[in-house]
Amino acid sequence: MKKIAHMTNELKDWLTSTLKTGVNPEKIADAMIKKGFDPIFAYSTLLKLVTKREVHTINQPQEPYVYEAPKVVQKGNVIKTSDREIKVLMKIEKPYILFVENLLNPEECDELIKISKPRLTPSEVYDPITGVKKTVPGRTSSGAYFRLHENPLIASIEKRIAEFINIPESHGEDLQVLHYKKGEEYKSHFDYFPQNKLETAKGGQRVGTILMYLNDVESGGETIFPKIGLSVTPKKGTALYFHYGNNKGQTDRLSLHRSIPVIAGEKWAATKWIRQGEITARF
Ligand code: PD2
Ligand code: ZN
Repeated sequence: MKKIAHMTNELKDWLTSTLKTGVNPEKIADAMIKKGFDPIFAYSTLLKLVTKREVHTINQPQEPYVYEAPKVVQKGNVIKTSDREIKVLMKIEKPYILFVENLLNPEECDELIKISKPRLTPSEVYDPITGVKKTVPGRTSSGAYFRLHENPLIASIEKRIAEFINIPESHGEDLQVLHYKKGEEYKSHFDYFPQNKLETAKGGQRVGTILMYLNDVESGGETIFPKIGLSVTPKKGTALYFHYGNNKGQTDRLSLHRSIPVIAGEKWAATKWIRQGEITARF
């Protein structure tokens, strides 16, 4: 069978962001070869990316991302849930981003931090090539997971998020609290998965992320969207919702983002990743 010896823009983006999170280039090359890439092409492409030399891509074989209004759009500028009003502070259309206040109240932020402290472990990422979770130098925070409805606080936040974004709780992954100490960061990445790593029982592709800020950070710790030049300063109780997956199964490359290093103080945040479909097998 003829080996693959061309690079799409999508694959180039993936390789660049994966390399930045610290995955060993040799492992990436091995995985590319297993997937049918020509070995010399795989190694030389990775070498060029590592040494920042030009990598030629073929014309995009995939269609450009088609923007579809996420369901939250139907809700206006003050989003009413059964227990509060969430105010929209900022909207961006491409990629779709909402910045809101009052998703969490100060007591909920403090309680989330308190219950996370005893169970923090080093944050991991899914290796986009192997699909296995692992720690990488590009993500230096620690985190704590909470099972769906694990306690009344988590359950009420999950209910509120579902009402906010108008997507059922069953599409939400387990909530994760993140802690960044001085110097800690999460380098540029996409929250969605490569197309060949999707599992229906786990809800298929990730289509959106709710990122909740649990404290004010003295300096640094902003969430950056480098492709659109956006920098969001963490503020206790506010949240970002970004939506990057449509009903055609496409994903939006403009949603590339990172958390820059904390310069002074510490950063606490919580994420809820949303899948296209219902999660029927939780892990
Ligand atoms: O903590 C953040 O600001 C951040 C930035 C980018 C978190 C994530 N991504 C994530 O958890 O996916
Ligand atoms: Zn992310």
